[in-house]
Amino acid sequence: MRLIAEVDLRINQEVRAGRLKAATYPVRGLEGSCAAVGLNLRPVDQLVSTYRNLGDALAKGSSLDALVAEIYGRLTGASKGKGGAMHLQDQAAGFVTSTGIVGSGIPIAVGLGVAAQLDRSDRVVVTTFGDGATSIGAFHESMNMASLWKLPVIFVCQNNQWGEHTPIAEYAASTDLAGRASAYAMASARVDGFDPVATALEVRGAVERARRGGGPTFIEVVTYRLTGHSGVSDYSYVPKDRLAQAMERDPVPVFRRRLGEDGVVQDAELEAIDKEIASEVDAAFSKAVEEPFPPQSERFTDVFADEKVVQGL
Ligand SMILES: Cc1ncc(C[n+]2csc(CCOP(=O)(O)OP(=O)(O)O)c2C)c(N)n1
Ligand SMILES: [Mg+2]
Repeated sequence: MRLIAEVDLRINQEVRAGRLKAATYPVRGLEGSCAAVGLNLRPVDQLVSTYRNLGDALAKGSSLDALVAEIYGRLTGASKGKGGAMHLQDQAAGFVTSTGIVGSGIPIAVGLGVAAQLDRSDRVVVTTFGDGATSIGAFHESMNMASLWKLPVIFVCQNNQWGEHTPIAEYAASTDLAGRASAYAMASARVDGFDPVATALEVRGAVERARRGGGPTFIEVVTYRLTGHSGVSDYSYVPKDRLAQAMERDPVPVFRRRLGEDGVVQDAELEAIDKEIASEVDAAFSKAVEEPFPPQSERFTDVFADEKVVQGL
């Protein structure tokens, strides 16, 4: 959680200072729920995310250096600087892809679930997406197919109660998102996404079910967007009292207090973690900005069509 919070903060500082020119989507408020998912997955398990992907990527164990370099568009980035912040991936970590089109990662995850089943593997696939994505057609098609074929897919809906500038009640006929699973006879749960322990336990149950062939689960992780939609957007339209109420539950400081109160860790240990993470993150950012951008010759590598075909069009 600390690592996610630190990298997210640094990215936003860089964007606002004009040193990083990238479309970025803050994950403030999701630190605990992302960590809760990552904690329950092995590297061989797969995760498909959205543009709001930083927490998912780090929690799944992606390389910090390769992610930061990718966000800066550098050759040493996870996709040689050609994917950028919206399309982070790290195949070695099982962080398969992130997509910019709302809802489009969901059928990809279902395809990976079919592959896991055909391989007779015990891999599980998680797909994360926003509340807004539950109004996309592909979401419903995917839920139906996954449930019918008992695929090892876990649908994690990060319900931050906003779809860009629109509050959920203004775009969804029913705001009971977990309830949508019953239309597809799929197991479901609604969990407090500001509580990392509750979320981790719910995810653990879903992973165990998927591994033993019990089929998919839909988990609605209820949070609140603590920032604007993107790294640079304004959020003055968010009701002040509602935001203040959510900020009191900001998962990083709240969980930190809880760990202390429950006697799980001493302050000194937490401070050591903070220090270690701050220096790792400093190193990744300083290194990334020294790296070169991809050369022109990279334009036609890692794509389906070769240069001659594209020029002939
Ligand atoms: C199919 C599609 N429609 C519209 C957009 C523009 N858009 C980008 S993010 C976003 C909001 C989606 O909200 P939600 O799914 O709740 O995710 P959040 O950004 O809140 O995490 C929209 C409408 C898009 N990228 N793709
Ligand atoms: Mg949303």
